[in-house]
Amino acid sequence: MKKMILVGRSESGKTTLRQALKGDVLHYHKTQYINHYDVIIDTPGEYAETGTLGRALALYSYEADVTALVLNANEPYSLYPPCCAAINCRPTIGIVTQIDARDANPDRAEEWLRLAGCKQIFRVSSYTGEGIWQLLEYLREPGDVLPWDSEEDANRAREVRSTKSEDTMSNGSR
Ligand SMILES: Nc1nc2c(ncn2[C@@H]2O[C@H](COP(=O)(O)OP(=O)(O)OP(=O)(O)O)[C@@H](O)[C@H]2O)c(=O)[nH]1
Ligand SMILES: [Mg+2]
Repeated sequence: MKKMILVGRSESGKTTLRQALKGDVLHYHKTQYINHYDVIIDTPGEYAETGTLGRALALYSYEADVTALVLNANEPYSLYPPCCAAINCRPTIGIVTQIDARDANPDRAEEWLRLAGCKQIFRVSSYTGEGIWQLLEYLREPGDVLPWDSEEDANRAREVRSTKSEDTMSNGSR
């Protein structure tokens, strides 16, 4: 598989997407530091939101084959300046997440990702599984065995064990 680094603001759905791509049950886990999960590098949203920490993303992108700019479909703004993909030394794709959300506007999110310089855009829902197969197909390299054999299996709804709002209620910290 191509190794992909996920970049995007906190709560854009990077960790949940990582779980969905690997066929795991979905559970909320706040990313605290940059993690390597085989072929996925998951990053904390704060790194994309903070100028000085953003440098770490540039550094870690050298360890990946492809950079994914993640934007949730119901986002009212975009973090990504126009043409920012041009300064990345890896191919940059866009991923519109949470397309199942009630107020989703995937067309608007896609437009912002195109303005950022992403040539190829994927629309996914980690909850319903929509679009997961298409992303896996893009990442797949000759000889790779995917967690699923067919588009139908890959794009099936996932079991959601916990979400951020439940986590917040249980520990009362945020
Ligand atoms: N409806 C819906 N909610 C989602 C989806 N993906 C993620 N979420 C929810 O969005 C919240 C944040 O998801 P995370 O995957 O933790 O977001 P993140 O980008 O990893 O956030 P940080 O670790 O803070 O950078 C969680 O409550 C998820 O359950 C999706 O496809 N659909
Ligand atoms: Mg995370």
